[in-house]
Amino acid sequence: MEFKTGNIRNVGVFGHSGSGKTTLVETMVFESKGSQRKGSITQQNTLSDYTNIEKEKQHSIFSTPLHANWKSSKINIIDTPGYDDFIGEVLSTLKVIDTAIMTINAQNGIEVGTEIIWDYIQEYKKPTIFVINQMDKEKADYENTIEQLRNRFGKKILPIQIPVDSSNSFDQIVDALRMVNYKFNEDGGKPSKIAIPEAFKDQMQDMHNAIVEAAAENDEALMEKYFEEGSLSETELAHGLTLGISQQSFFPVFICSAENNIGSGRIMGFINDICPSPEQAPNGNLEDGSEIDCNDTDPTSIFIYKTISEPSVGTVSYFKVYAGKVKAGDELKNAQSSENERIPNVYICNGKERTGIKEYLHAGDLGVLLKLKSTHTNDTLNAKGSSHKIEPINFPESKIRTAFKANDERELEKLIKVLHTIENEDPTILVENNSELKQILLHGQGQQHLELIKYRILKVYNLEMHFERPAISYRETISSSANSVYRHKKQSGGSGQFAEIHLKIEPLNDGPVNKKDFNVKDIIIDELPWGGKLELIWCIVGGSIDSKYINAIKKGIIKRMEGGPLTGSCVQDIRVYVYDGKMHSVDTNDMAFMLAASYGFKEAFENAKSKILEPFYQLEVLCPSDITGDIMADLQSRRAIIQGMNSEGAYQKIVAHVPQAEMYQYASNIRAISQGKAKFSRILSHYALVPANIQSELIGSYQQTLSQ
Ligand SMILES: Nc1nc2c(ncn2[C@@H]2O[C@H](COP(=O)(O)OP(=O)(O)OP(=O)(O)O)[C@@H](O)[C@H]2O)c(=O)[nH]1
Ligand SMILES: [Mg+2]
Repeated sequence: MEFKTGNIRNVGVFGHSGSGKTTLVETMVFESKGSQRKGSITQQNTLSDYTNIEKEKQHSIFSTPLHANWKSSKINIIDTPGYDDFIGEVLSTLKVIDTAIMTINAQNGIEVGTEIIWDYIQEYKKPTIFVINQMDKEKADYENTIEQLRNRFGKKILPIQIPVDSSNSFDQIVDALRMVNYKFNEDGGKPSKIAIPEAFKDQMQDMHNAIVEAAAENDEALMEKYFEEGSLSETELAHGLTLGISQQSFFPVFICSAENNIGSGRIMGFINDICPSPEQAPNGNLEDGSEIDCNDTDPTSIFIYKTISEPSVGTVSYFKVYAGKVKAGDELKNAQSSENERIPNVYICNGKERTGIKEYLHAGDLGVLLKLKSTHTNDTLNAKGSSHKIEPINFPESKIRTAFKANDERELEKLIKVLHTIENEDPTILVENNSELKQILLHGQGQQHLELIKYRILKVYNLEMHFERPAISYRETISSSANSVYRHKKQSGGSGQFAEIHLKIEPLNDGPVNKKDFNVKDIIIDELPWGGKLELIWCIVGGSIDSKYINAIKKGIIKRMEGGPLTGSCVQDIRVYVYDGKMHSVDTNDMAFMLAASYGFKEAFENAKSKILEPFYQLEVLCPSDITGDIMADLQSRRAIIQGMNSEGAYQKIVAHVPQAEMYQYASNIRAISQGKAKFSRILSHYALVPANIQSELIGSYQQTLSQ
């Protein structure tokens, strides 16, 4: 069956881990008769979470696209993982959906995962529906959850339903939009409509009025009509609600028990009736800042939002049609690589089930392609006549890093190749061969993320690897000035070498260049490859050193800066005045000055009170207020310098500077302290002095390695 743009809905299901996203998606597809049986997480037979590793871990790791037909619509649903270790999957989903469904656990209310995902939903400005799930649980608390939502999201919270507490089981939902009371059987599914209990009538009418007002507010004509007549027709109401939800003017709240299949059908109905189709949703953005209209009569542009590699198939590319339409047999051109890609088949999928289709996929729809030659996540494929580049997904920087080795050293090369394949699938990991640390590092989003990669490599590629503590990139610099006069002279056999250099070094942050004592001729500033600067001040008068040797002198100094005398770490932020020297009419050359500068610099450096700097992260922790004390105490034991603390919704955000050396395995640690209720992010921010006792330890252990 072919679906036009207006009949497509794209929703993503997001929420804190364990709130019931995968279970909800399962019932949504089941209710639409898209599957024969309703699977469950415990029986490991859900449509989403179909990979062995997800079944084993019993939580989602990958985003999984599914689809379901509802009345005249095709509803594409993407299930996402709740652990923020897998945030890349959430972001690629947010990019292509038009409505976000945020599941909230009725027992726990807003959780840290809700907060984190909310920030991203806001960034993408996606219309959002809240679904309070697990209403069947004994400690489910509807009132409290609504209050929490109101406290956090304010007046925009628009409850659509309330539970009817009948003999302590959740089997009735009063719906204030439809003004009906739904009664469910034990196994859920299609409800019957029964009388609204008297006690609910007033509350329900108030809720209904609030919904109609919210709908009317988005359109002047509707507003006028509502004021004059006090009501809206069903079509007007739907139109107003679509406008309002699309503009994030309000966030409807539904309730359900995904496990018992109570309420999911009504959510599907709302998505079909009210949620924006791709043509009603805001236009997509192109890389150059312009917009792309979601229109199936324009030339075709499709965007790859996710890529995986299946050992038996090869590359599997998930795409959204941004404009035009696509069908098997088409030929498209990759805007990034300029390669042509033939499309032998177009697929749609429900978890692992892939169905090849003959019809067109129209603008707005989601599909899958296999075995593309040279196409990656974030690429755009265009038909002739178009050269669009869709704005890429901005994946976050990594949050943790580890060094690793292959258990069998001979397999290291193979291991790195496999890691690069996974890196192509998952843009939130990074494999780095760090020549400074002489280690290969794996960067990722969290301990689980890295452990999972290790596990996948073992299971799928039969390769064993182990993690090791990553080394720290210390730096050396100086805290006072020092002079040196160095003469390099070599007379062996044929031609000799001669160069003499007089220099003064000082810390770069010691104020402006000293033009009083030196006759400054030139200032050469070099950004060093490892960060920081070298400032070379050329003060030679009277030609004691020919200016043609400046480069050789600079080279000699930089070479020496690659390994400082204290710990062999790179040196940074030094100003060097070259103020005198001598040449020889025959024996002076570039090499002689390079060596003279290198040794002269070393001599001065050793007399300039050298010191060690260590890298600091700027760390942000988001945690519930009742564990702030524990988080702070732990941070203090890590030599953290707290920069600030403020509340963000129901959570506290702590900002601190923490030495990288103290952050090893922080992800596991914070999970243990907070029982998974706190999240963090960190970026390298600056270098600062290491304390004196640590400096002596570092020098001691470096000297030991030298003497070995
Ligand atoms: N009683 C009850 N249990 C539920 C409900 N929804 C989900 N569960 C259970 O809660 C657990 C977590 O459900 P999932 O659907 O895996 O939750 P999720 O949000 O997909 O979790 P992640 O994939 O880890 O982010 C499973 O054991 C489900 O059976 C519900 O409505 N009622
Ligand atoms: Mg899940």
